[in-house]
Amino acid sequence: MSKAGLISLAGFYCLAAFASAATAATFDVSVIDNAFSPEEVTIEVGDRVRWTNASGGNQHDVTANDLSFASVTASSFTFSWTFNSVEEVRYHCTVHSFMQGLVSVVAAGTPPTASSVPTISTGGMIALIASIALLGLLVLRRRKEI
Ligand SMILES: [Cu+2]
Repeated sequence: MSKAGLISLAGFYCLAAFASAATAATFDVSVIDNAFSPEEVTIEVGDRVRWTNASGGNQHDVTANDLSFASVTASSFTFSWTFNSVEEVRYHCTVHSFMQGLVSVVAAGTPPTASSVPTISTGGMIALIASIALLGLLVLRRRKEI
């Protein structure tokens, strides 16, 4: 592999390591005639789910079984909800009771602390160490060539 290729690879691993740090995300669920797709999503605390009814057909809504949230009932809408605690929230469409979905909220990768320093996962740490080793090898090879 060329030096440029190795450097690109090292850069990629560095980016992958830092990208694995936890950040809030938005998960899309489509409201179709007559189901939620996907029916189940697993998200982390602080993440958001965005339901979009673009079916253009039947009227639907998104209503939590415990009524903690509810969208409008319409043939076209976008509804978002942010989940701030570990829980399993079942929801349904009040027009079509057989339309059911589940949001599983799990603990975030980064525990909420006073510090906002991002943590790196085990995989990210391995990638970071591999990147440093690769860069070290490149420096050693360059010195031998001089
Ligand atoms: Cu419906």
